[in-house]
Amino acid sequence: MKLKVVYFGASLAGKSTNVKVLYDMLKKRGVAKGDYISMETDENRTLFVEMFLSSFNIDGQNIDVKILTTPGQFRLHPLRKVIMKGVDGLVFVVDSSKEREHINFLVLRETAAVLKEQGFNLYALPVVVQYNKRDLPDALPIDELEPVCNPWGTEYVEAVATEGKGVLETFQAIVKKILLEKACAKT
Ligand SMILES: Nc1nc2c(ncn2[C@@H]2O[C@H](COP(=O)(O)OP(=O)(O)OP(=O)(O)O)[C@@H](O)[C@H]2O)c(=O)[nH]1
Ligand SMILES: [Mg+2]
Repeated sequence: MKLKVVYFGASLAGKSTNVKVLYDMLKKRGVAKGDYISMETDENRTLFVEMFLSSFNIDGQNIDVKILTTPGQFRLHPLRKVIMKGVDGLVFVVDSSKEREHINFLVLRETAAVLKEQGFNLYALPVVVQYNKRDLPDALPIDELEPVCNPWGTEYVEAVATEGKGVLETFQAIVKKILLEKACAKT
């Protein structure tokens, strides 16, 4: 079975940090396949995509998961369409800081529009919300973030991606969610 998971979110929310840290964690566990592919601008910002493959076995079934990020910078938004093609599930990486509160909402709205053009409904896809940067002094309480950033009312994970906190939990949560959804669709 082949799955595609895309990490999206505002510029500098920590999408690339998540995917890089996840790659290192999965590599150590022997379930990351091949290299970590990254295309960055000179300032270490995502230019096109970061991606890698994870391959594991559950109950005798091989599962290949392609993990990708989107570029958060506004000028690169047209590229998101290509990256989102055929997506099975999404991780919404939210910057918890007060100053980025409004941006998170704008990204949601824009991502919904991009997916709609491709015949997908963002609000009907499997999603896990990750509240990242919980270490920041101005991190908003989860109660304040939830009404804006979690219109799905879905599972959320608190994270400090730079320290690896919540990174693996987020990935496990989205894979479980996708598999559950696929299992339910079959029955
Ligand atoms: N304090 C803190 N900083 C973080 C955390 N996660 C990421 N960062 C920092 O935030 C900055 C942006 O992280 P990236 O992972 O490049 O963000 P991005 O979402 O990929 O950004 P774009 O590619 O431009 O969209 C970097 O300086 C990271 O070190 C976190 O949990 N806490
Ligand atoms: Mg990035």
